[in-house]
Amino acid sequence: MSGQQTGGTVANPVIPGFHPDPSICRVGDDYYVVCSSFEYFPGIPVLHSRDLVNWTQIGNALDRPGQLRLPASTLSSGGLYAPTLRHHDGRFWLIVTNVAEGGGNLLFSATDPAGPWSEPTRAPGVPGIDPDLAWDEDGTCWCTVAGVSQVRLDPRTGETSGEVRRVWSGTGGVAPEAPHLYRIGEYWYLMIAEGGTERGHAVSIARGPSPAGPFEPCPANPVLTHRGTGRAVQNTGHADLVQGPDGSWWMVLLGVRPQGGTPGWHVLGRETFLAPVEWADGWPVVGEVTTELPLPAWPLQPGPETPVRDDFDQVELGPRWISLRERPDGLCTTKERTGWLTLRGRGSLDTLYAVLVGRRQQHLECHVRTRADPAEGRGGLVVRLDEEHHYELEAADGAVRLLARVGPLRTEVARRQVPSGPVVLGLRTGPQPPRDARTGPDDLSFGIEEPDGTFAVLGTLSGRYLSTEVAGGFTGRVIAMYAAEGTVHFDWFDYQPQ
Ligand code: 6LW
Repeated sequence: MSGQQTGGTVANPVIPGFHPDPSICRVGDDYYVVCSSFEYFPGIPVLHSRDLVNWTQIGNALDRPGQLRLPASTLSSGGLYAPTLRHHDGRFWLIVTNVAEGGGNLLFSATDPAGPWSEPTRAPGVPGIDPDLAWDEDGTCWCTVAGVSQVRLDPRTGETSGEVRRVWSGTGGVAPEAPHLYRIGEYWYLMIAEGGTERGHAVSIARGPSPAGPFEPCPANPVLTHRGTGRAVQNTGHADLVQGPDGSWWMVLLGVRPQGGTPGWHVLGRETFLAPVEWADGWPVVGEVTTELPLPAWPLQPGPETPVRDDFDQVELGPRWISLRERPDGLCTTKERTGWLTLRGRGSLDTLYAVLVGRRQQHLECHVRTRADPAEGRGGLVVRLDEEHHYELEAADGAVRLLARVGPLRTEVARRQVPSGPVVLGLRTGPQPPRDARTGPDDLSFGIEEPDGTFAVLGTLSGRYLSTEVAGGFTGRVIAMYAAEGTVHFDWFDYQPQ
């Protein structure tokens, strides 16, 4: 799904599309990454790699309703924030904040990171978001959170002990957050993000003699930031350290790729990048974060090819498919019509509980098609950033309509009569040709496939209104099949990177 190789380089982001706040863990030759998932269910994607470059999603840690409750008050960009994944004493441990009502900090464990993961254990004494887990030589587990504060935690019971102590607050940037604590050589290192997750984002580090400090900041802080630069990758921050197969040091971090004129719009959300790290005087020195990485010094091990088409012949949906807040069997099933995905609507895409099954848009240029049967309902193909920012092709009553919702505005852009029966709905995305400083970032063309296979465009809309700079929030585009009303069946869904 990633790690495209051209000449002597590999593509960065190594995990493209809406995959923010990466936390990485190595066990032997295997690497695992988890990311934030906000209002989507299942939650917390888990990805595997053996070379740090090619990543394959192997599951979602929170994939049962009992593990993840996102109540009606959970707005978009609420829900699951910033997990930490660690391996200790033969088990994988995951801690994550559900910022939704009734949520809080939750602990999960598993012997296989592909799942099943345990039921949640609440940790009410953990005093903030972005919790980290680190074990010292005595086996004491230290939980460090945004701020930056720290408390001892028993991950099996979720009970904290001792006082909550402020251990550092960074170098003065806003939002000191995303702490990770490591024992490396003779020091304990406390790495954080600061400056906010926008253009000012940065990574800073401090070190001390014990997991509780006292911490001395690195004189070269921030050790990574792209603020004020013209680099292709921006908003760099929220990092986690790991060693490569050859013992070299690396960092996974989040970044964005703004496109178009000024101020630049990013449309795929915050993505996971890889950057080399060297050490000088006991401090990490971060190499360039670019859209191409030099080939690593170890053999690449590509995972299985991701098929373009899902034809819904398997009863279980693969881990890439996500829905909004929950996915009740009664509203989403492959069992009703064999080889088809059946969705039952309960309201438009403007509502929090809209019924959809979608995947992250991971490529700036891609072609998407789905064959929908709207005979018993109304639904189709949507590109969604949140409930107030989405474009959709909706099929019902012998017609296909292109609809756009941008903030408070909702409009029908185009409409076309179609013969009764299933219809192939299509989307093509790509960069907008440069015109002036206000161009961009991309265009989204929606259309239907004629019986002879040609793509008949109903309308082309600027992708700007489905960018984070316009919509706000922490997520990225999701391309989905949906039902707004009645029952809509989907025969297959193609996602073809260009
Ligand atoms: C997350 C924080 C951040 O809690 O964004 O970029 C927040 N960093 O660490 C939501 O993803």
